[in-house]
Amino acid sequence: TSDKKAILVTGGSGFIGSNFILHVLSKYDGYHIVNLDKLTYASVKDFGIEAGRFPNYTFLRGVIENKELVDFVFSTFDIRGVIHFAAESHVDNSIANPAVFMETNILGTFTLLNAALNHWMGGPGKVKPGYEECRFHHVSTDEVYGALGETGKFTEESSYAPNSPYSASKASSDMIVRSFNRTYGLNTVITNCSNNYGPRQHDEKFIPTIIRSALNVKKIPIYGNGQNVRDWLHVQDHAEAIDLVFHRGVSGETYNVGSDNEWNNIQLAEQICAILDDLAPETLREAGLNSFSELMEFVKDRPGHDWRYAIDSSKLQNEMGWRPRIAFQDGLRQTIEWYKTRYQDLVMS
Ligand code: NAD
Ligand code: TDX
Repeated sequence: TSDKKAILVTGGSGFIGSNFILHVLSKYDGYHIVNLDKLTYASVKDFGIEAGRFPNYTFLRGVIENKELVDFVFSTFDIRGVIHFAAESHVDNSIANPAVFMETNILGTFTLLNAALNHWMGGPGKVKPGYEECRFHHVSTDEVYGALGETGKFTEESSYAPNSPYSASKASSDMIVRSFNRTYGLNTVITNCSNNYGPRQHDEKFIPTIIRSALNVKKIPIYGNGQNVRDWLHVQDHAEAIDLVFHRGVSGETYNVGSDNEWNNIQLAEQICAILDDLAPETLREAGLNSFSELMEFVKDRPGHDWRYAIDSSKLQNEMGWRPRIAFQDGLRQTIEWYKTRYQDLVMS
């Protein structure tokens, strides 16, 4: 459609994909971003309006496991790169309803890989002339490595040990990506990232749940004993890591992304409540509370709840100079302010 290079972003209306698309469209002029998204319940409301102001952006509603559609998208736009975010992403849902995780995360990834193979390559090891630079970037998670004890970190060499249907489906998709690289020579990179936070994350996830519960003076549900540890990275820092690896990563390689920012769930909820105490003193007073942290309530644990995740991202740091740039306290405050405004808008409309 133009002289711009067409990049297919899947799941670009979700939390990380939407933040990534805004990052890319603001930074680069040479790409035409084609966003293929199913628009599930998890997608960001009104993202079309936010992204629609960029001329080099096209939105297509559809599912990645639809072979005819995906092949059509590759040929119509002459796709030259894929950044694959689309997935069912919520662990609790994967326990209740695993089937759609297998369809989207496994079959969907396979369908995309096949389309890339057919469009870019003329057989194993044979890249079509003009398609040498085409790359498939698979966005994955640290959850594929399973759970850690009190010490240690996941490296790119850690063995896979997924524990939930969600992480098993992501682990499967990583393996299929690997096989397309090793068998056919498809140009692939994989990033495995720790927990993201920031604007546009769906309400079901832990950080939005804490903020929403507190502002509505409802109980804040803490699974189990609240000692489970996650490494939290701002979504903007993840977007920059993907940008770097997509442009500079070595084909066939995996890069871990994390920020050495470990907190257990109680510590995390307490930090958010302390910021909210400062930002919403009237709500606090009307509720007769001294701190929103009084709303924390222990509830039934998640089955198979992974104890701890921690990521060693020194490969990415050493090879590409990536560093997480957003300090946690700043990122949390900005995120809380974003949700606070959003929830106020919801109440008013
Ligand atoms: P999300 O649930 O917020 O967004 C997923 C998007 O994919 C939604 O817009 C949804 O409509 C779309 N989608 C779902 N099924 C689809 C299908 N069959 N066809 C087309 N589109 C479909 O997820 P997220 O948190 O933005 O995660 C994005 C990716 O990053 C996922 O692959 C996830 O595994 C990975 N990841 C997430 C985190 C995190 O903390 N959220 C951390 C590491 C890796
Ligand atoms: O209400 C809650 N109470 C609670 O204690 C919720 C929703 C969660 N939790 C706990 C479970 C986890 O220990 O908080 C922690 C974070 O939970 P989630 O936000 O559901 O994230 P997690 O299960 O760690 O997975 C996330 O990070 C890795 C994303 O959802 C995945 O898509 C990503 O791969």
